[in-house]
Amino acid sequence: MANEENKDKQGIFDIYQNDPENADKKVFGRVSYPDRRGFLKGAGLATMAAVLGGAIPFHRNMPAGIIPAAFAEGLEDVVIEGKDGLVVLNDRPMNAETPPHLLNDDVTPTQRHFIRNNGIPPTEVSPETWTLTIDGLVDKPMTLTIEDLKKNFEVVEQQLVVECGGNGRAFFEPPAKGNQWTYGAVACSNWTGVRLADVLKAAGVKDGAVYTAHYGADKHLSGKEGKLPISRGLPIEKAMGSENLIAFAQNGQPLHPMNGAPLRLVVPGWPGSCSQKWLNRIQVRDQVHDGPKMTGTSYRVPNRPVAPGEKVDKEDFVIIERMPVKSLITSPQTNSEITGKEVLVRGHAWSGDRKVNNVQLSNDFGATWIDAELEEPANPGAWQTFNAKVTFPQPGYYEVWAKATDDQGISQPFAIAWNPKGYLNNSFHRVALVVKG
Ligand SMILES: Nc1nc2c(c(=O)[nH]1)N[C@H]1C(S)=C(S)[C@@H](COP(=O)(O)O)O[C@H]1N2
Ligand SMILES: [Mo]
Repeated sequence: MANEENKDKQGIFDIYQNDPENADKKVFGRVSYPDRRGFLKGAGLATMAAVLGGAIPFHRNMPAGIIPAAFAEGLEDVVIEGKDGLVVLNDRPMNAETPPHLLNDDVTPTQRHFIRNNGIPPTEVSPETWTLTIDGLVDKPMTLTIEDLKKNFEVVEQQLVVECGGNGRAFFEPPAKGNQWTYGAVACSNWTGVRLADVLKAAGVKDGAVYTAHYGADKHLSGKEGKLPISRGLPIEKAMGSENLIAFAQNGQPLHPMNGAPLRLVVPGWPGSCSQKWLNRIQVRDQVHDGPKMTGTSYRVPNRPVAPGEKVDKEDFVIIERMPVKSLITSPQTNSEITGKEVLVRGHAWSGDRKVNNVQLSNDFGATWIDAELEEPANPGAWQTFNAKVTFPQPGYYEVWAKATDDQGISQPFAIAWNPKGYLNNSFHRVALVVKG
């Protein structure tokens, strides 16, 4: 499916991933610098300016060995029914992300909500006959239709962020195996459903409950009966939070088939994998759930800082809980040409189950920052939109970088905290702009 242009981009991408020390040299010609923290000089700088379409006024601040943001994204369109403009990373299972500029809306339209499948989605998904069973460590095990859920529980509508734990994996170095998500395995749709907590309370969670276990109707890639592609869960305290929904509608319509129709969990602020799609059973367990992709190194990170490329024992991995503070510039689109000396920059910021206090933007590779205007979230679990006017002193190539800080004073880092499976990359989002003056 990759076209020629995309292959070229992948080529640049691979070079930066596999040989960052020499990447600038390979891509742009002669570059001399003493180490990773060196800076572009001489012929390399001139070539780079030519390729990017303008001089780089702040080149002294631009570290060598980082992929110029101008090249950091694929832009391939494919057709998936009911989806528009997603970039397909894998088609078996289907995995597709949304380019940042298509995430500009406060509420992500369904056609732009990313797809992350571990297996083969079910085809029998009639909302009339679908049932959800609650069992395990509960007083009253029950099986409910979607109509039962609507009748017996308060129906709520919430804007909630779903982000894959592997969003940003493409930028790990050494590379991490798995879907090479860049920025767009995240969305904030408007979900309608009932609270997971209300349903669990109705079933009566027994003393000794430790974890939920979620089951969906999708099939393992092998096609083997009874073999599940993924079954994850939540600590019971988290499951009892009022932010988690059992959802039957997305943006006022039935769920999209690829986003879990007719019923799914939405657990905002935690890895997307907690939000089981095609949900048909929630079991309450007296131990940490050990379903597929709960154990080993799946959706887990080392329990201590590790060096890039370091081997880590399985026993030293811990389950990822909340997702870290992060922001995304959704306008202008990267690689845009700007006429004039300023541009309105817009995007969203979120931080697991916390609020974001502040978003800052830089046009000079992080040397100086300005504060963006930051909106309140529509409700807990929604992302927050930011807007700012960014000005440019002279024509040339610029990168606009965004950095969010949450209500615990935690900011996004410049560099990736490397981990073997490529999770939790919340380093700055950077867009490339050529200012024509
Ligand atoms: N049944 C089932 N639920 C699932 C998955 C899956 O493969 N099967 N993928 C999970 C992962 S890893 C993520 S990131 C989210 C993505 O939700 P989306 O595809 O609606 O964007 O769904 C989660 N729920
Ligand atoms: Mo995920």
